[in-house]
Amino acid sequence: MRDAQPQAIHLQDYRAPDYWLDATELEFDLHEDHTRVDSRLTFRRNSAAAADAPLLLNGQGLELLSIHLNGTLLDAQDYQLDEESLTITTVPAEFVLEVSVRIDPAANTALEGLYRSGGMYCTQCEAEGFRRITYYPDRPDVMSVFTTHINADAEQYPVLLSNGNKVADTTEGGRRRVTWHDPHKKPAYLFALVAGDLLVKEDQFTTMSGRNVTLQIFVEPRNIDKTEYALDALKRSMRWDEEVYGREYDLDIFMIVAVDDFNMGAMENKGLNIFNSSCVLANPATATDTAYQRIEAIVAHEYFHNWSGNRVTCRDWFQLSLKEGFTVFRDACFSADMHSATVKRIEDANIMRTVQFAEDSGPMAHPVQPDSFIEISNFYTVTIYEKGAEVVGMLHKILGKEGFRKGTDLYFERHDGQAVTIHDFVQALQDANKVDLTLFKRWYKQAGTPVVQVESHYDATAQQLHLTLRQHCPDTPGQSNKLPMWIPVQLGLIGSNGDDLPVQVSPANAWTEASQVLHLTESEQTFVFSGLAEEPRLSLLRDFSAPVKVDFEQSDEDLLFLLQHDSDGFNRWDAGQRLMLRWIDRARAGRFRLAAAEQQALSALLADTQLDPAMVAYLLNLPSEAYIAEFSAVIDPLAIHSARRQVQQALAVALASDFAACYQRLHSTAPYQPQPAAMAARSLKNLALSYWVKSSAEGMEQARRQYQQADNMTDQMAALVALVNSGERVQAEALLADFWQRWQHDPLVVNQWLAVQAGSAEFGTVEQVQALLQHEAFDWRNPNKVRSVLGAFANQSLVNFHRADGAGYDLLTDAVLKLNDSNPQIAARLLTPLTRWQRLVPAAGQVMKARLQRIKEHGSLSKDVYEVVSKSLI
Ligand code: 0A1
Ligand code: ZN
Repeated sequence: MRDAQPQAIHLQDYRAPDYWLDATELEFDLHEDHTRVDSRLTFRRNSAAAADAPLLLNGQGLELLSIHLNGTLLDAQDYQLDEESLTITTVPAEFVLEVSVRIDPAANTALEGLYRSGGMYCTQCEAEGFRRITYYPDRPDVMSVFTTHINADAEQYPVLLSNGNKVADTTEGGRRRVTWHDPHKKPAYLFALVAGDLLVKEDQFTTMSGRNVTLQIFVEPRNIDKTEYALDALKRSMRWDEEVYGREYDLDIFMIVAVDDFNMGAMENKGLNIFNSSCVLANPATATDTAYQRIEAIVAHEYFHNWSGNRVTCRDWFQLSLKEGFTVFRDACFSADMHSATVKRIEDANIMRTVQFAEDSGPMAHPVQPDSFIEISNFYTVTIYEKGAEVVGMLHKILGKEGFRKGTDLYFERHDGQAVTIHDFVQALQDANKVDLTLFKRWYKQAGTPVVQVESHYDATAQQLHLTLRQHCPDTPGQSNKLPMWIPVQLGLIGSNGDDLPVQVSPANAWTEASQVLHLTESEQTFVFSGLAEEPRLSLLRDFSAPVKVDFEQSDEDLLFLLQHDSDGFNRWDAGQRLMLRWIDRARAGRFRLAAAEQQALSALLADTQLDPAMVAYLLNLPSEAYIAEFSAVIDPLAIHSARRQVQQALAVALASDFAACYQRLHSTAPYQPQPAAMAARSLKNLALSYWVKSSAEGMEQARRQYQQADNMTDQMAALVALVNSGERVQAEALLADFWQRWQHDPLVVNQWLAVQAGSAEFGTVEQVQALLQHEAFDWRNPNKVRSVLGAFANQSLVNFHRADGAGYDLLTDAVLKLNDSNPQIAARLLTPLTRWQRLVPAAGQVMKARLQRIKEHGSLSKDVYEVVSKSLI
């Protein structure tokens, strides 16, 4: 909290540190009412620094006890202390600094630095949490070797963990002292410490060079039956990184700890990953298939960071996407290999189109490499992560699989042990492949979603198709008149029999045969395709080959044809979604009718047993309200909701027997397995059920039966959601009450129960959400609970959140102000839906804006909330 206005930090002001740090030795003394931290830091002046350069250390919320420089106690005139830093005016070229501080982890509700979660201690140091532990050069380009001693009550905290290898363990007078040594140099953001009464599940992994690694997952005792899947996912990730990237693990032990109170999903601390328990714990009875897949992806993500993030780290936080974009790309490829590549692509495009495109068109829009920020925690965004991954994916398409691997090999070899920039990454890919990627780098610097306009003309006499592509990128805060980007447009030409036609294009150098990619690099280009005896249908931006919007008029017939025949699964889905958006538009105008050909096509898809059921489930799924909103010039949540409902109901009725048959074909009584084929079958079965309940009492009855009989949470939850959204209020209420009775003892399941209600149009009204906030299951200190109720409400229950009298906005505003004091990171994230006020119909937009104003005028805003709210009001 602050009085002066927070200042922005700029990439262009980056300067190397004046002092390097060779060794960090930490002694933690954990007590119930405080923790003492003694540090011993071995510094060396940077040869580029001035001889009289002072030493600047970051520190926040610390009680300073003493400072010794080369063994001599410093007194107050030797240093300057303020709210955020400690500056030591005169230091020699080489010296040892010893600092003692006292902190209060039990009072730390921001969950940054060292804090208590339940009965345990844990840390979160990325991005700038270490400065809440001790005074330190808390920047990622300062890397050192860490030795950590932890002292605690031996009985209460039998498990004491930190990074690296355990090198000593003694107990004296009821206090235990454990020492960990991490031989790999690392920045402070990768430091971790855990103390608790935990159980461990253990396994072994033999690396490609034959070394044995011990794998351990630590959990609170009640969760020990939920560790198997994460352990299995970890082993598969380790093997995959060896096979696909040639990367081997580099310590003798790899640990994961599950904690209940955590701001994000998980954290890649060296050798000691800390996970939000919702992203690691699963068993069939309590976790859905979606949760299993999320766990698999996040375990892989954190593991992959060991190379893309830890061995090679970021020079400064403007380079955040260097590790995050690349690692998300890596985990996406892993998930694609484990399940279906097409389905994974559909899921990722869905996130880009609903969440990232919305960010790109809002007040917080920023490039993948931002050039300024006030609070770095606000920049853990879909742009840095998901768009960053898309940018890496485009490089993969441009260079091809082998070229990309040559590039990453060079990157890891060249920069191992260093803190580097996004430029260094691209340079390594460029050097390994001898291509010029200068133009491509604009993707990192320019914010906004490019729009590609398409015009095609077929010349029957010449048997040629002329394709003109134009690109432009809308202005974003602080950026206008953007330059053309290098956009890889993967495409296919489809003949009337549904087969792909060979592509002969001029200019020939604009086409890469291996990846079927056309390179659009200028603001307008015309390409000529020859040898076409018939007019082909165009399948553009296959595999979502670039994070752009495509503006191309295609007839309903063409879209239906693509939905049925495109050899690219992603574009089958995309064509279906475009068609469905048109239906929803027509429903808004009161003139929607499902054509016979459309009904037949959907019916055939549901019956096609050759197709991957997970993909069919996506093909039949209507775009979400958020997706529809993103494709609307002006967002009217009520109109979107009712039009979508109409179309949904029409499909449910028109295809009633198809959904029933599909359900019956796929419903299985075999015991639950978290395996890809079984998950795919369940996803289609439950999609069919969600429609079936809307058309018949039989469907409702089947949903009730499935809820009662399910041996797994996927089926139980799907049945509950189907009933909650069926409009049969009394039955839904009865099941919600039953669910609470069954599961009140399990917080992760209760979170799902909260989210189902808060995110639904029926049960997520302002009054009901207020009641959930009062429920014994709710806890303001737990970010998962806050997300389950307030996040679900504001992001999914759009009709209620956007209630005309502004009561939904008031609810969120009050919550943001409350959390501003206790957990600023969560407060700022929760605020996002209000920041989109300019896209809403004006009546709603103005009310939202007034709420933002109210927040801005609040006395003491955290940097986090201040940045989001002030940028949203410009
Ligand atoms: N690096 C982690 C994400 C993360 C970022 C910040 C956190 O606390 C503020 C926690 C986790 C990842 O990408 O998984
Ligand atoms: Zn990450």
